[in-house]
Amino acid sequence: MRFIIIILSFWFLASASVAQIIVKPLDLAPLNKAKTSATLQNHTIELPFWDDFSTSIGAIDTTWWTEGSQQQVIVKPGIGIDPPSLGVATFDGVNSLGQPYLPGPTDGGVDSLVSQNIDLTQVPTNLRSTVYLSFFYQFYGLGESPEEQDSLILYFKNIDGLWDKIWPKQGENYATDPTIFTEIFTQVNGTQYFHSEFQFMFKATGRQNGWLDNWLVDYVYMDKRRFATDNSYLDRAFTSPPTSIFNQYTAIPYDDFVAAVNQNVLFKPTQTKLRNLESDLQPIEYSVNLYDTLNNVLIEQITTDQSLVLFQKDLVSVSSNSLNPTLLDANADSLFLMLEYSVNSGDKYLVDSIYNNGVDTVFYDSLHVKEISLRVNDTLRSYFNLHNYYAYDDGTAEYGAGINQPQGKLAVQFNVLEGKYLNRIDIYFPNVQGNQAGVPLELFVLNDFEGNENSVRFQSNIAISHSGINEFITYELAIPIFVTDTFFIGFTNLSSNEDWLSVGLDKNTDSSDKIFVNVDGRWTPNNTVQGSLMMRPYFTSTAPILGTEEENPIDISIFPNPSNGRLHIKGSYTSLNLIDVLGKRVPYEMRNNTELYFNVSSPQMLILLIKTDKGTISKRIMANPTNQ
Ligand SMILES: [Ca+2]
Ligand SMILES: [Ca+2]
Ligand SMILES: [Ca+2]
Repeated sequence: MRFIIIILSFWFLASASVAQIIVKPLDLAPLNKAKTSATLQNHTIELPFWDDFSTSIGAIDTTWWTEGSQQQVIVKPGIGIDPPSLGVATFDGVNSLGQPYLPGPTDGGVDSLVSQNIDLTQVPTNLRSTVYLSFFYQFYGLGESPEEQDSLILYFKNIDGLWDKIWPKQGENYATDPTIFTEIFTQVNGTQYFHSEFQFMFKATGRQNGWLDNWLVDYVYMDKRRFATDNSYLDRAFTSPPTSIFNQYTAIPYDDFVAAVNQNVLFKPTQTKLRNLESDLQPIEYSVNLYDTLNNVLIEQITTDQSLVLFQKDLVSVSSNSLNPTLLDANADSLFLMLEYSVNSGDKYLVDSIYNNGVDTVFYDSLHVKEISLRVNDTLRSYFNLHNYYAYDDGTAEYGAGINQPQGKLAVQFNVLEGKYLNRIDIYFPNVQGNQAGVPLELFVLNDFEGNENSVRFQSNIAISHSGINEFITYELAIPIFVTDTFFIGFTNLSSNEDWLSVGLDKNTDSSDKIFVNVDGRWTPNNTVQGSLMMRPYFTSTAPILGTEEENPIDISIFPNPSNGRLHIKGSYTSLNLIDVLGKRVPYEMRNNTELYFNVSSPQMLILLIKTDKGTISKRIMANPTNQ
């Protein structure tokens, strides 16, 4: 099998920085700062200011926003409900690395989004009454709701360097419908703002120890020659992540694709949404293409030049048929696919129409402001793969879900078409409510919920670690286990208090019927959480070097199992080795060559490696502490 770098299922809009988007949160680590300092330096820009966040999924774009903002606010793709365009700046109580601002549940200042210096002395005096800043905001969307005392405030920096509160004005309430993006217009009014280091800032207050109290901001535009109701933008934009090409999953193992009796059932039609931000109708055409990213070839033109008329301020669903599985390479061992929605919108650059007399051949460009093309949100790309893991989630968490009871358990069901070796479990543990790093849990793989000795295939005690927003942590199994048909991956909360143990919850997909909970000794189907838990099983095509007892003809029996510290070994062997699931040796003592004594401090899975003249076999032992 070829070695292939694993690409997570994720998606974003096309842009010049496409190749860097996948690992954005890690790029922000202080250690990497020196490398990127050239692009992170704060600088002065001129009007117009325009950011729709569609090309900066993950990290805020420092063309427009300060370096400090990039370390606080992140751009989330799927958290806004019908945003003006894809990607919204998301305010919460963690920084852009996912670390809570403070350890305890206090309320106060959290994320800030601060513009670069804007030189407003460049605005001619006769146009200074025409400078407006507009933006859209949404009250939490698919995230977590702010409470009455929480706020999102817009400030302007005056010539004395002081921040003046501009919005909300005294007595003005927030629009609190979480499904609506409300547009706000603010005039930059007064000589105190027309200085060379003008800045504006969005600042949130809320719970300071987690992913809570979300405010979403989008489509920030500031320019001269505007007016208080200047809300028609010559812009068409995709607004939401496309749905998966797969039925039920966002990634499936390649051998299950090959094994499917009817490959068509693995795939389904995809859809996304397209918005017309103009107060006029606009005919458009859209196309959907499927590419093989490894070999860089077009596999299928799924939809070509589909015509559509977008009415004024319209938001429409656009969709595409399922891909054709017979066009996929059946002799590959993996397929890395890119689905691309593109719209021929007629969009151009953000031009100053008065200066150019309606001629759009001259577009705004200067030393400090890059070209502002309203085409950047006209292409939507999503990545899917048929490789070595199953995923229900889309790779981005909108929120978290978990259990807050010591010894409470959570499991996610998977079904494989072909038997295969499970060798790794990836889980994303966000700091939804406080820092979760170090919280103990027991990771397990179950065959079923019967609770007998055949039910548990693997268990291991671990501590949570966290490396960044939407960064999965990988847990490798020391010895891969063979799974067939249905199995479950999950964990037991081993903390001793009532703290929540949270897993990333993707609300853009829904596999809630695959989630099971156990808080009182009985497993029950989840009926409270909607979405997909960010837990993924990985497989290897390579059998463990050791034989497994199911397949090996060597006649040795070990009992009792589970064991409380003593094992009888019946059959002839040349040597023994006892290890835990991480491969560490466990001390033991032999008596009469047939009785093995060991001592463990907590219940755990051990593996006994038995060397014989016919080969080596492994036996899994459920080991309990010795009764004193
Ligand atoms: Ca956007
Ligand atoms: Ca556009
Ligand atoms: Ca998501």
